[in-house]
Amino acid sequence: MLGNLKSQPADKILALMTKFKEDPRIQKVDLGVGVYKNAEGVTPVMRAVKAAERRLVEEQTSKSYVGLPGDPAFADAMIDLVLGDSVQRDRIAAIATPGGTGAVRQAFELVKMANPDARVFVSNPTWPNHVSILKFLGIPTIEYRYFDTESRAVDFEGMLEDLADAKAGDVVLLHGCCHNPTGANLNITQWQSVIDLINEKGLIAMVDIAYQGFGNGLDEDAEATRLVASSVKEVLIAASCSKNFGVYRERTGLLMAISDDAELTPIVQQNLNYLNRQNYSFPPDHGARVVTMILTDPELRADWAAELEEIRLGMLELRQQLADELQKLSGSDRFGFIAEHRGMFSQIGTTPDKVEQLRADNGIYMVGDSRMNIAGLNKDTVPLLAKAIVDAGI
Ligand code: PLP
Ligand code: TYF
Repeated sequence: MLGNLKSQPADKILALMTKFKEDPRIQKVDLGVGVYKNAEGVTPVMRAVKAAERRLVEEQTSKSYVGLPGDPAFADAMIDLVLGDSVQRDRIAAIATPGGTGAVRQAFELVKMANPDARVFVSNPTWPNHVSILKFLGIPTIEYRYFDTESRAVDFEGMLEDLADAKAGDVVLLHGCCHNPTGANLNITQWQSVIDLINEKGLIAMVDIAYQGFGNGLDEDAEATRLVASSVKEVLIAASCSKNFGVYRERTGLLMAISDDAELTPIVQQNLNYLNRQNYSFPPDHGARVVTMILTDPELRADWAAELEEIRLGMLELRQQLADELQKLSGSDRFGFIAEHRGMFSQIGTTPDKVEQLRADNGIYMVGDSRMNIAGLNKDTVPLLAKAIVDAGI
């Protein structure tokens, strides 16, 4: 049986991580995988996470099973963080999942169970795992234009034109903030137009929010998701705690399913619980409990929000420094988009050949689609990157 297996495509982002580690050069810059790093290149455990973990070790009296949907307090705390009071609580069913990826996977499975004919519209480009999970589940997937490779902003006309092909019951997958991989985001007026189109056509909205707090601030980054949640009849939201709590390996995420009518919530909740049971029974609890403790303890929450804000502002500073340096070296404003983009990533919009050249000549590791992780830079490597980009004729 096992001999029948064929080799599977590698994840390009994860493959790049290995390649970077194996590079013997001393001067090398990792702008690959989307993990926050401080100026010393370290991915720290956040202060509030350490404090919450200490408290948990002291106070936790049992590690017995929790329940199929996970700890209800986690769902409540995350619903409050992501949605505020934009939606009536009794319209929301939710399950804890292993990371944001688990939430995305369960959301797609729910779509397939509820409407096997639904197609999922994804941005071109999008996070590669969206496309790969959809393919694995056999869900028809249609790309909509998203990134204008000239301006490096959103091709909004193209996006609306392509979404106009969607039929009632199709799902539109949107990045709540900090689009991965491009860094280009809709403004709130554009979000409203997308919502209008979704409602006119009777579509389902799905929002993947993995970087709340990395763009314009915790509430600002949730604004679009809240607008969708409060104006579309049926909405699925996959939220990840990996980045904004720095708990990557704990696998902490939440899937929310918002029904038009609160009467549907119990059956939706039952189906979500069922999906957890089919896949792994109980979701991971440690990260979820740490996040819940932080969000519900005013002191821990304030410290967490302050540290997240330092991280956000640090990345914005690096963006500005890089845009300025590129302006100086190239004598042109064509790199101004780097300061306009938000989140961990910017796609600079060059060819795989040039990306390879930067790696071979300068030890600079970007993903092949020319996505760079801004947090992989520091004050000293920004000028090196800017010079390498201009020297490569990008
Ligand atoms: N969605 C997007 C767009 C992402 O970039 C990520 C990456 O981390 C995730 C979801 C899920 O991340 P995780 O499963 O590590 O929580
Ligand atoms: O896009 C990224 O780099 C992050 C991390 O299979 C990631 O979202 C990358 C690949 C993957 C899972 C997570």
